[in-house]
Amino acid sequence: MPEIKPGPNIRRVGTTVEDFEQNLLSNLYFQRGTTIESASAGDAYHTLAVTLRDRLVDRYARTVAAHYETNPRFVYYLSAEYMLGRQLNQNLLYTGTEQWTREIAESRGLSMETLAALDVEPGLGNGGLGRLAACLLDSMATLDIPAVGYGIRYDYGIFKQTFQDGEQVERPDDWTFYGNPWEFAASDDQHVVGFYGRTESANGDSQAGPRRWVPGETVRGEPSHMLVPGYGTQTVNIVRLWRARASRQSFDLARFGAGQYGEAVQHIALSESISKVLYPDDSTELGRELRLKQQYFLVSCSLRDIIRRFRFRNQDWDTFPDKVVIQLNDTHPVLAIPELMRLLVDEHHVDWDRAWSITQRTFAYTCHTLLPEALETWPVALLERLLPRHMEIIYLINHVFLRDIEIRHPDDLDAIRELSLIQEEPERRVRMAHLAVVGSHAVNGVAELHSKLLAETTLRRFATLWPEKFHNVTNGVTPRRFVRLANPRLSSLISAHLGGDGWLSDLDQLAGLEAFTHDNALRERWRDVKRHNKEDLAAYAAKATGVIIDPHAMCDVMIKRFHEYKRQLLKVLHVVTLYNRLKHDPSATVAPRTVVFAGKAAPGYRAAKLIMKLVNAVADTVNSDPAVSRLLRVVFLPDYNVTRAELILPAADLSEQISLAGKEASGTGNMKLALNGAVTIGTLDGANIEIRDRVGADNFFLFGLNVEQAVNVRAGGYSPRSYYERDPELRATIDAISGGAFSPGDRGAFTSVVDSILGWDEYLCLADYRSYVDCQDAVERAWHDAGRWTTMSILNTARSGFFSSDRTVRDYCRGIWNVEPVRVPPE
Ligand code: 6GP
Repeated sequence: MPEIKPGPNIRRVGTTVEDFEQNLLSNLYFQRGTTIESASAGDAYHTLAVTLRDRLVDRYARTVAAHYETNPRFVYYLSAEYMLGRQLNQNLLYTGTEQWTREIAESRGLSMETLAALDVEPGLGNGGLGRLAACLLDSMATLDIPAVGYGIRYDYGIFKQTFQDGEQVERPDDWTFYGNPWEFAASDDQHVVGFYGRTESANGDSQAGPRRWVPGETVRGEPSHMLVPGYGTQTVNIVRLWRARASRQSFDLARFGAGQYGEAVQHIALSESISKVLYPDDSTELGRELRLKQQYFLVSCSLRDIIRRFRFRNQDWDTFPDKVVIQLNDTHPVLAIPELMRLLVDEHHVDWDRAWSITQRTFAYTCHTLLPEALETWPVALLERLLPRHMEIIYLINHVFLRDIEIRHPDDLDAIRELSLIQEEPERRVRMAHLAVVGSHAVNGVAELHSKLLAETTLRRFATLWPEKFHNVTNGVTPRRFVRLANPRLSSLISAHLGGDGWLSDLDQLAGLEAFTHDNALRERWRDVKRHNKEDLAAYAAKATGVIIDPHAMCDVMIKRFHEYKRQLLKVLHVVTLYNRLKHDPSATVAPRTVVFAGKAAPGYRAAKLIMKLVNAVADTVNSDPAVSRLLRVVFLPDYNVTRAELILPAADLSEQISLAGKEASGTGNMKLALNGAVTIGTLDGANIEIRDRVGADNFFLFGLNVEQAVNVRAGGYSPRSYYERDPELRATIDAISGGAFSPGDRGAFTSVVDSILGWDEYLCLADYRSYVDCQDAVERAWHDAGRWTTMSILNTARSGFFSSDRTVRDYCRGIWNVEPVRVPPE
């Protein structure tokens, strides 16, 4: 609200194509200082962007006015990551100016493709969690939910991935090098954020406050926001991203005068390093501290902003939770809990118990993982040094909480040890997930299985204590970006059969396609769409990698972060198996297939990077061997991001969702692929289960151990080597890798991969190998029956309406947020 005070609506944009063209020309003139005769493609792109932005500002101003009027409960989404994707095409669609723009551009000899290529994707996230945040923002705006997303405006987003000798090389992502036309920076609206220093009593000695924190260091947080329009509605929300700035005094003029240029700006560089780069490497002590600083920086700036917005229309702190719900996207922003306590107790003199009740009623926490190594903990010693007052508050929260546990379960030391916010061994560390659960009124997992496993394993003690706190909200994806924008051909086909594009904001309408499953006209066009999309992908792949792929071959895709639990290695074993079959048995019936990999690995994750290198090595061998490559090609598309996903999804026939059961929290790529008519081959993991339940077992290729079986296999003294010894095809596969078939001249290149799966095989690749390969054979048989495949593909799309993030947001609204939509009237 405070960003724009309600007032007379200044109408800047008109409603006709002539108005739009006029807006463009005037922005070109006033914003770029040029005319149509001399404009470059860059001028055209920037002008178009700000002209679309202007239209959204109009709606945004009306949204602010409607929110001011209603004083509703707001959702504040706190996330260290947002993978927003490109903005241009989205904003063309949402402002209804696609067609006009195309005509105007083409009349001036400019192609839309040229303009779109200049649009840079803000890669402010790593993977699933960051993209989910962006899908939820889109759906909240679409459903008219009053919401603000808070995040960090990293100068450098997720690294750009290139390959050198098959190995991942990371290059910096300077995404704003040519400016970012979509954002508004508010350099006069900064917050001051403290670090280090000491605490002292403000009155009395109680740590329950109020106490005074005297920071030893401060930086400024400068907000800039991007507009988040809803589809088919007037609502425009914002995502507010904070950037660290040094104070104006930080430049050391004296040193500069003495010729010490580096030292002169050192302080600036240090302060501003906080928002310099997405997730700095955390393998060094320094890196770790910087990451914690990022987290607190996000939290401190955002909470001050939330409180300011609250106070704009409200006074009574007890009504804070009626007006504010703060959703914590995993544990990265969990310091918001002690920070709100600090602000209430120390700065606003609310007493501890009242402050705690307000805090608990305000926060809700989403967990996105089951991997123990992904559950954040921070050394107590570091927190004491960096955020001394917060550490006092965490101790006190823990003290009160454990006292309560002791009353309920006297003498149960295990309970105390397992529930405590602080882990004692091998080093004292704060368990951020525990802090999140204790400080929130709701906790949720992101798919049914994940929520169940959270309650039964990771957070079992808490789920027993407070069963009512635990929820499931199955993830979803926005059909606007991942169907309509990514796959315009399929979208037109769907709209033509459903009598309009109402399905884009009511995805359950896709069910209407089922009636056409056996309609030959639709089936033929369905196949045409897929083939055209594969031609587009083939053209891109040829340009990006030199690999030629056949648009008639099955397009088998595995696109996601590289992680051992996701089992790209199992997919490689399958590819090598096909390779061996083609190589040694010329009569083998193998369906023509293109295997597409894409995904990044964390820069310090050596095992994942070696698997990536193996993929590239197998690809090189397969593609250059004429005996094999007529039927099998492997392509690794570098630098996977949202833009690349939008290209691959529409072309996919087969979706690889092959994580070890019990490891993938949900997955969202699985949903995007199913919606685009790909058939899944997958385990009973994450949201795969819900996809299979909906699309039907006949239209899903299931293989592998389930969670219980996987646990039992491991508990029963799992010996991967015995699988190797018993299965000749598996043996030949592994022997090919260890024998240097894919690393001529360097036989030992993949020894550590082979040693690790034969020795321990943490993610049970060998236990699932036979079931996977047999299932892939079933996939081939189904592929040979083109009619059957088309039916499966149509039914996957028709039955995946549930996986819209609109449904996800409705679930949050009903089960956790208790917020109501606010309609923004049209002008
Ligand atoms: C991911 C999960 O791995 C993925 O299964 C899920 O679909 C996605 O979150 C959205 O919920 N988790 C992360 O990206 C992460 O960083 C700590 O978790």
